[in-house]
Amino acid sequence: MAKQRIAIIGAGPSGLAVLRAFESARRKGAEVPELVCYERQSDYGGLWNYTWRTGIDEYGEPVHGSMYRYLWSNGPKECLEFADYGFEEHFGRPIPSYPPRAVLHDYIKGRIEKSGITHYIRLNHTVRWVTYDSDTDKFTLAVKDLTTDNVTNEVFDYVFVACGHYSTPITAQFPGLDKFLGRTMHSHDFRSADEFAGKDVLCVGSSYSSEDIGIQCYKYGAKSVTFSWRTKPMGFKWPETLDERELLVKVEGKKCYFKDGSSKDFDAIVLCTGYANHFPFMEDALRLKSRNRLYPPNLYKGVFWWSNPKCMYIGMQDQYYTFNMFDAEAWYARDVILGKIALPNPGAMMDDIQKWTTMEENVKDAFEAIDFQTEFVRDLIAPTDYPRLDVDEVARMFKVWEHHKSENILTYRDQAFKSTLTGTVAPVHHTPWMKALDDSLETFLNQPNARAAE
Ligand code: FAD
Ligand code: NA7
Repeated sequence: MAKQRIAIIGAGPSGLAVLRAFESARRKGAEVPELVCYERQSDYGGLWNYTWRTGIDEYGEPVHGSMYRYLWSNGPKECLEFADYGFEEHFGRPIPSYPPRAVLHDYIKGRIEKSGITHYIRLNHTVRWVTYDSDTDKFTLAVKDLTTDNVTNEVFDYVFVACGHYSTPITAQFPGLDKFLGRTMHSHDFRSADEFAGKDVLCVGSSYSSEDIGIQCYKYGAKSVTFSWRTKPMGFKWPETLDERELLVKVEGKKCYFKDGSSKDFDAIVLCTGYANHFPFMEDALRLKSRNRLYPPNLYKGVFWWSNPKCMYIGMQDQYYTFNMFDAEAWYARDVILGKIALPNPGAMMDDIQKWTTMEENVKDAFEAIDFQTEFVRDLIAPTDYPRLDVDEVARMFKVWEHHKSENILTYRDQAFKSTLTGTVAPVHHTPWMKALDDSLETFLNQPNARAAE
């Protein structure tokens, strides 16, 4: 019998989790299907692979990257640590809890390189169209090699959609925005805070992008930053030149008017209004349609496309947990493919989806959202051989992190957490985050004055 074939779309943390999961089974003696991972960028690591480009890339493809220069982890690294490959193992020593982007990219890549599984990845290959044929029970992927401009069709038994969901901007319209006498952009196109030094910046939105882009701009010398909220303000204790106002209602020249009746002149408006799920390469019957939420619809266990579970989505949740949650999903899906876990019948799968959806709809705040995602990850890991991940401790750290942010949004990244793998408390970084203007891996790892946290 021909070997079964598995396609993985995307070599970001989610797609790489699938590769690692199968490699782990192979090393334990399992017969593993053939794996092909298509990645349209020229390197792997997903969003963590920084590009200066915005708009269209060198091949005319939409730029995937939404990450910016000077991005540092927005949560403690101890909460995302892979249970099978710790930070200490990768870097050879403990490192501080909030690494900059390049350090996390190095960590993500390190696990894959050390496993010797990069050969499964076809870089510069974009998946154009995925269809399913019920007669053959197979998927056909039309894939374009961007370097040769050739499109080929390949047939697979399973498909993992691991293309991320933070790349296609949701924008907002406000009267007069098209005539704004300043710079307008979406957070997807934000790259370097330096350009806003000395400027008055308006960030529309009250979630992670707005918060972090706003404080980046403050850190790199913006004259002022105003956050504009629709549903509720972030409510952090902002320094003097930062403030929050109700939603923008109109723009005249450089002047922005807000719902609370106030107005102010701005040099730039950054729409931090989130990202749309956008899977234009999936045929309608296979395409996930969801807002950014903890439990997207029609995905059994958050992974299996209910009406065709051989199509699986990894990492499509709104994210507190990231890398180790993608691992949990990948390990579970792998075990279903390898026949170690049986999927229930469609009715039972839908009942389970409804159960989790109802639980999600009852989530009232960030703390309950952390608890919800903790249970989600625990449920996935339980029947697999993913190394022990102390999700209760991870949940506790997420809650401490929330408190640190409430206490001081500018200093929370100076805190240190304990690894659930090694028990080591992270050293405190040599430079407080607000003063750490150089975000390079070399400078971060050069820890002359590092000291263990109390
Ligand atoms: P991605 O990282 O988006 O990777 C998907 C990959 O699929 C990409 O490489 C892309 O090129 C490829 N791809 C897409 N379409 C195709 C196609 N058609 N064919 C072939 N390949 C394709 N998480 C944290 O844990 N900590 C943080 O501090 C943090 N900060 C963030 C900051 C920003 C601005 C954003 C947007 C996200 C942040 N995240 C953070 C969350 C982030 O989503 C995850 O860390 C992680 O990158 C998600 O991995 P992924 O593989 O699911 O998606
Ligand atoms: P999120 O977390 O999806 O948040 C989007 C924000 O944008 C949220 O505050 C929304 O307000 C706001 N929004 C959306 N549409 C509008 C309109 N039309 N007007 C005003 N405000 C609007 O996206 P982020 O980019 O912040 O974060 C995504 C990921 O990137 C995250 O996981 C981080 O790790 C980095 P609402 O609260 O719905 O009223």
